[in-house]
Order: sequence, then structure tokens, then C-alpha cells
Amino acid sequence: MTRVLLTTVFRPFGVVGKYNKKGDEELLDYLSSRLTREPGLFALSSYVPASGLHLLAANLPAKTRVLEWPSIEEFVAELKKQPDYVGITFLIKGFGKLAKMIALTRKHAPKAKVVVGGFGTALHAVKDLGPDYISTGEGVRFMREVLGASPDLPYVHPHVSADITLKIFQNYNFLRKQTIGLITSGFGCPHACDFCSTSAYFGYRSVGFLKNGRELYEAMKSQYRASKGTIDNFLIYEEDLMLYYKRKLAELGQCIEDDREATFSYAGFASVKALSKHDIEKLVAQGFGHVWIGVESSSAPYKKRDGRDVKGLFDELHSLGVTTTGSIIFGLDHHVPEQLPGEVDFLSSLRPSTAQISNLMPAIGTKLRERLEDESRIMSLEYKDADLFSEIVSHPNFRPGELTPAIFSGYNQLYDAIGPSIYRIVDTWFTGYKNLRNSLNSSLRRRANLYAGRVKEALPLFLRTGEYLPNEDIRRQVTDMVDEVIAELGPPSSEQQAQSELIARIFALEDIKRQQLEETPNEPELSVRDYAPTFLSKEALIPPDRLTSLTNVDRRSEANRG
Ligand code: B12
Ligand code: SF4
Repeated sequence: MTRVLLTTVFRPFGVVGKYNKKGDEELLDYLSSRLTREPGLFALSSYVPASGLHLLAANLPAKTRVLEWPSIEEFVAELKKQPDYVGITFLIKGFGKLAKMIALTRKHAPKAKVVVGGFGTALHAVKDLGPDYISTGEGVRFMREVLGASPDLPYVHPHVSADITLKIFQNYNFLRKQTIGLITSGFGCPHACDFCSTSAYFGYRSVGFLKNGRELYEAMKSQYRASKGTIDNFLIYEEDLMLYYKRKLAELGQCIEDDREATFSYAGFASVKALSKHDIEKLVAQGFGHVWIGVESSSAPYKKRDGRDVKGLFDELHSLGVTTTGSIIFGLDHHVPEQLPGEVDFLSSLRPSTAQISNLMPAIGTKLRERLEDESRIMSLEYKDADLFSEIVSHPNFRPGELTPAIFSGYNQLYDAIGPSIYRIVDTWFTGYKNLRNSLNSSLRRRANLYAGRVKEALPLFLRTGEYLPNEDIRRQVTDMVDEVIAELGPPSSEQQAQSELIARIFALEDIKRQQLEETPNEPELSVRDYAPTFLSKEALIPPDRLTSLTNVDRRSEANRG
């Protein structure tokens, strides 16, 4: 039986040197490093698994082991078991680690074939490292062909999930975390914004994975059942989900609405342009719960911003209980230093539930990168700098080193203006509850009940933590919300009172720790998951003459064109 080892690049991330720069370990925490990057104690935390590897593993005719964040020693220990294939996923930032891992594979598992994939393969230099195969697009089809199986077999969607908690609660395992399921719907985006790495990587078009709404729903339902009903909230990977209403969302929404056993919610990424074409109330009735909108700037020169007024759109979403992520970019061509606080004011005015501020990142392979190279404006050629907080571009209106501090003070400005994300999230659900509880539409009333349940569950967090809020104004807003919640939904139970007491003590302890102890980098631990082979029947194999198409790296995109 063929054995495949799939892995991410290695840890540690928090050791500055050849492979990492300062703060790299933080970037693995999607929420605390970016979307809820807040100076206070309320920041959320979530370590998100490498869905790509699980997707591959669940769909191969081979015994497959997935390693996430191994140390070099842990990776070598696996290599010594002599897998037949070693698949490594990497981003541009991880190129140095990839080189080391290929060398280690050649040394410790000399017979293994090395397959590399993920967004880092946009780099031409990958070929120089001598992998046997390079996947430059959708990987399941590619990997199946490598293994001699037909790429066109149906897809199996694995159960992949991520936990969410407050960052300061990470080490208190007795506190319940929220878990969301991660569903992959498709890849790529036709909007073709010049800076967008995912759009360029998939050739400015949509590459489908799950075919329709029924398949999305089945993937959710299967995960819901396997988790014994604890996972009913999902993040869907698809670049602009709202472009696929007819093909996917309408059917998904109907399945969700008709489901009497569970009340599913889903989150996704969407453009203003695509979202503007939809009846948001209808989407909400059918499970739409959170959206990430790339706002980019108060005067964004991007077509994806055509359509509705952004502020009106965010307001409507919030009024229906839909939480949001709003993201903006610093260092766009039209920016001057004095303008940046105004950009943050604009973002604050949208009151997104979570937010991202980042540098303009010209990933290799994008049109933006080509233009900036032509204009000799690429300041750093270091792969390690390929992230959202490094300054890669020289800007005529900014001194080098000026933009990143402006980003971090922008996050602080946001926190002072609109408070912690978790407050805005709960407040949005409460608003949705108030607006929908008396709706004539029973599906909207069902959403109102869902919001009410979430708000009640979150209440203990706010009962005794007022002193840790950023200022008087936010303290008053939170107190008003708590009073209104209690008036509408009833007082906290004695268990919730006890919980709030415990939370207050944890806040006090963590507050002192912050003041007195140096923060130690938080590294993810190794995670190992094994997958049994799928699709072993004879019909699943492709004729040997077609196999030759993938025998060397020059034909690297063969499978992705299928
Ligand atoms: C979730 C996510 C994360 C998570 C999990 C990352 C992980 N290890 O998977 C976390 C929060 C940890 C993260 C961190 C970072 N991320 Co991130 N992340 C994403 C996001 C939103 C989704 C990725 C995903 O899971 N998609 C779903 C899976 C199924 O798709 P996939 O990974 O693309 O895999 C498919 C193919 O690419 C291919 N494939 C992938 N790996 C392999 C391996 C083999 C062997 C084969 C054959 C095929 C193959 O096959 C898969 C199935 O078709 C993407 C944006 C996006 N929409 O894709 C950004 C993205 C990948 N992240 C990005 C960046 C820059 C980062 C950070 C540097 C932080 C930052 N933004 O500054 C850090 C770096 C972390 C690190 N050191 O590795 C960039 C990468 C740009 C680039 N060209 O390198 C992206 C594209 C965002 C963007 N638009 O800029 N990220
Ligand atoms: S809309 Fe978003 S995903 Fe699509 S090309 Fe633009 S930035 Fe990329």
C-alpha cells in the first residue's frame, strides 16, 4: 500500500534567525495577530489548521498521514519510516523552510518522491530545490494523478475545525471553546484585484471544489453529526461566496432552512459588488452569519467595491445580526501619512465586528508585483518578509519603517474608538435578536432565537470585567448592553454568576502577568492525523500512458488544467 506523508513547514516560528523573523509565531493565530489584534485582554485566538493537507489526505488512494507544525526532529522521525511520497505545503514566507525539508527528505527517505504545493509554488525558484512534482493550483486532482488515480473521482470532504477562545483563556482548558467547521467550496476569484495572490494563483478564475449547495450542506451535516451536534457554525473557503448564489448558496440556504434538527450558520468572504446584488434578509433566514469584506480604503480604486454604499451595507448586515470583518490596506499609491488616521476613522465608522489593517503585500505572481518591480519599488526580496506586516514596497510618500508602526497604532486607535471585537460581536447578535424576534418570517425568528442563545452564553464575560475596557465611553456602552440583555433575556443564572467571578479572577491574574512577566512566544503543538485510503477500485486508476504526463517538474501544471 502506498504511503504518503503530508506536512506543513516546521516549527519553531518564534525563534528569530535564518527561518523566522520577529513575531512569526503570532501570525499562526488568525484572530489575535490580525482580526482581533487588540491591546487589551479581550483579544480572541484561533489556530487554524492547514485545510489543504486534510483535503488532499481525505481524497487519495493511499495511506496518508498529515503533520501540522512538526519540529525538525518530529519530521525526521516520520521520514525514517520511509513514506513513498512526501508532500509539503508552503507559502512564499516559508520558502527557506521548504528548502531545508526537501534536503532532509533526500537524506532520510531517499526513495521518497517529493511533491510541493500551496501558494509558495508561485515562486520559480522552487524548481531549483529539485522536488519531483510541483502543484501550482488545485492539489487534490494533482496528487491523485501523481498516485496514478483518476483526478475526476468524486471529492470527500474531511472534517476540519478550529477552536476559538479568548487569547488569555488559551491555557485554561476547563473554559469551553467555540468550535467552527472549515468547509472548502472552491478557489480563485475572477475580480482580479491587482494585489490579490489567490486570484492570480488560480489564473483569475474560479476553480470549483464542491459542486453545489447540497454538497456544501452534506459536508456541514456530516461534521455536525460527527461532533455530536457541537459544530453547527462553519467558515466556507471561497473567495467571493456571493458570486455563487445560483450555483451554491440558494440550494445550501434552502437545505439549512429546511433542517429541523440543527440551525446551521455559515461565514464567508464576499465583495461589496457581489453582496450588493442580494437580499440580505433572505440570506440571513438561510444561515448567513458572518462576512469578511475587503474594504481596502475609504476611496478604494477597486471594481469589487462597486455597488452599494459600504456604510449602508455594513449597517444593514449588523442590523440583521450578521457579524463582519472589515479590512483595509495601508501604503496604497494614493496614501500620504496624514491620511492614515482618517482611514482608521473610516473603518471605525463601519463598526466591523473584527478588523484587519495590513501593508500592501505584492505577492510574487501578481500584477501588482510586476508593476512595482518595473517601478523599482520592491524594497525587500527576502522570502521571510512575505507577510502582511512587513514593508516590502517603497512608497514615495513614506519613509522606510513608517508604515508598519502606523498599522499597529491604527489597531490601537480602532480599539479606543469601538472597543473589543468580542463586545461588537455580541452586540451585533443582540441587535439582530431585537430586530428579528417579532419577524413574520419564522426562519428569521429562528435566527433571533439562535442569537439570543449566543448572547446569553456570552453574558458572564462582561459582568465583572468593565475595568479592563479601553475607556469610559466603551465601558458605558458595554454596561448599557449588559443591562438591556438582562432586561430582555433575563438575569444570569447562579452558574453564570460563578462563571463571571472566575473570569474576573483570570482577567486579574493575566493582567498582572502582562505587567510583570515577559511574554513567551506561543507555538502551536504538533498535530498528527491519519487517513485511510479512498477510491481503491480498478476504475479509479488512470491508464499508464497518461501517467507519463506527470513524471517531471516541467509538466508541473498538467493536473491543474483538468
Ligand atoms: C486559513 C489561512 C491561514 C491559516 C492557516 C494556514 C495554513 N497553514 O493552511 C493561518 C492563520 C495559520 C495563516 C497564516 C498565514 N497566512 Co494565510 N491564509 C489562509 C487562507 C485564508 C485560507 C487557506 C486555506 O486553508 N484554504 C483552503 C485550502 C483547502 O486551500 P489551499 O491551502 O490553497 O490548498 C489547496 C491548494 O493550494 C493545493 N495545495 C496546498 N498545499 C499543497 C501541498 C501539496 C503537496 C499539494 C500537491 C497541493 C497543495 O491543494 C489544496 C487543495 O486544492 C488563505 C487565503 C485563501 N483564501 O486561500 C491565506 C493565505 C494562504 N495566507 C497568506 C499569508 C501571507 C499568511 C501569513 C504570512 C500571515 C499573513 N497574512 O501575513 C501567515 C503565515 C503562516 C505560516 N508561517 O505558514 C497568503 C499567502 C500568500 C503567498 N502567496 O504566500 C494567503 C493566500 C492570503 C493572501 N491572500 O494574501 N493563513
Ligand atoms: S475580490 Fe478579493 S479575492 Fe477577489 S481578486 Fe479581489 S481581493 Fe482577491
